[in-house]
Amino acid sequence: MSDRRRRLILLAALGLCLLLHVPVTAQPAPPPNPRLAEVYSDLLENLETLIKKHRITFEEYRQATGFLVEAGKQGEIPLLMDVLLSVAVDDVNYSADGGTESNVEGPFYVPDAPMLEPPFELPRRADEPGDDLLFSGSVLSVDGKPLSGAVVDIWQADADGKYSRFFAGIPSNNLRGRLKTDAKGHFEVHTVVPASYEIPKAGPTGQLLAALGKPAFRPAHIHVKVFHPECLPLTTQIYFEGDPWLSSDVARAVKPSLIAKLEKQKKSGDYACSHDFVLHRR
Ligand code: MBD
Ligand code: FE
Repeated sequence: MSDRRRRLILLAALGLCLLLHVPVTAQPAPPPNPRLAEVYSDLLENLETLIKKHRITFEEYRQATGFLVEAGKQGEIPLLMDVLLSVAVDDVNYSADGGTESNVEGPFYVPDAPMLEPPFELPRRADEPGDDLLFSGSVLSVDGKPLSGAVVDIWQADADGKYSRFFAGIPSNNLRGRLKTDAKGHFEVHTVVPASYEIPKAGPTGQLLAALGKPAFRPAHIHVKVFHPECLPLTTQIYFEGDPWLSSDVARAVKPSLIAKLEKQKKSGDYACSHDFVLHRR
């Protein structure tokens, strides 16, 4: 073979590698992941059983594929996963054991909400719809010690049931913020009463629920994460007594211990809600 030919073949091979994203310098294959292998084979086995039990047709199989493609295209995979499966993941990963019960994170958390200065008020629009709410509580450790300087990270839907950052037209940090508890481990923050959350009807997740004849609502809730250096972090939610969706939450995530009273103040007509958060020591 001529030198020129050899060089051409080498160039062609290099080009092919680049196209196929094959690393040119041979990398050692990563070691197999035994945890993954175990879960994967169980997943396949269970899905095969399901396909055989229900005699899934090729059309149905293709329809399922199309549904997943559409959920991906519309950015709904986190919503779909969290509505269907996150409650089980929360269940296997937490025992309250004297602390506040955990709850699912949901698809609308962002880790970089603004750090607020007292007096605390979640960022809101000048014409924010909904009733004013004073949300308060204390952060304690399971041994009863108030935790000063605990970070309470709060996010919620607005009075239309929409979350900032995930719905167009809402300012970036609307109804999201982090605050620190005072010397007594206490906090209070002004916000608005959130509305029940309805899964968007137009998207694949909403269409799936409609086809199942299932309501697509979550009861109104406030999401909370609590951090303190001496304690394990907590992710939970607070629901409100009397909410019509408490017993038919589409995400099946409501826990009775997380339902708080939403009290209407006689004088102002504003609402108040208080709940304490009890953390486990590290
Ligand atoms: C939500 O707002 C939520 O909190 C969960 C868990 C699932 C879907 C929407
Ligand atoms: Fe939510």
